[in-house]
Amino acid sequence: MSRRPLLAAALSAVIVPAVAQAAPEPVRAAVIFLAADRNGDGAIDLAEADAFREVIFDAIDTNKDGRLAPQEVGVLIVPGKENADPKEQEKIAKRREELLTKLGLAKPEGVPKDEYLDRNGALFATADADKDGAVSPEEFAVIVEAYGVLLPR
Ligand SMILES: [Ca+2]
Ligand SMILES: [Ca+2]
Repeated sequence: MSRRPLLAAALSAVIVPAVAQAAPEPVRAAVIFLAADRNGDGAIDLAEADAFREVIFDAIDTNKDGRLAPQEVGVLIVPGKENADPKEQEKIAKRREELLTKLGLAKPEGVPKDEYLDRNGALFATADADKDGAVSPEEFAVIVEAYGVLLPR
C-alpha cells in the first residue's frame, strides 16, 4: 500500500513543499522543522510542538475515531509489499510490532488522542537538549526519528 495519500494529507495541513516528500532525511527534517515553526522565529516552542503533534495525529488517524490503532501506524512505519510471500509478510509484521512497541503504540485498542498529546511534554523535554525552552533545528534533527513515527514520510 502506498503511503503517499496519508503523507500528502499530513503535509498539506502544515504546508510543506511536495519536494520534501522524497527528500533525503536531513532535508526532510529541515523542511518539517520549517512547517512546525509557525511563527518563523527559528525555534519550535512547546505550543508549536503541541500543534504539530496534533496535525500528525489527525493525519495518521485515518478512520477518525480519535485513536491511533496499531494498524494505522504500522502501515506508515513499515509499508506493506505487494505480492509478498508469507515469509516476507511475517517479517513485515514482526518489524511493525517491534517499532510499535518501541514507540508505545502497540496497544491493540489504540492510543487515544489525549494520551498521545500528553506525551509531547516528555518528548519536548528530551528534544530540548540545552533546556532553553525551545527546540532548535539542530536539536530537532537529532530527535526527528522519535518525533516520530509521527513524521509521515
Ligand atoms: Ca517558533
Ligand atoms: Ca484511529
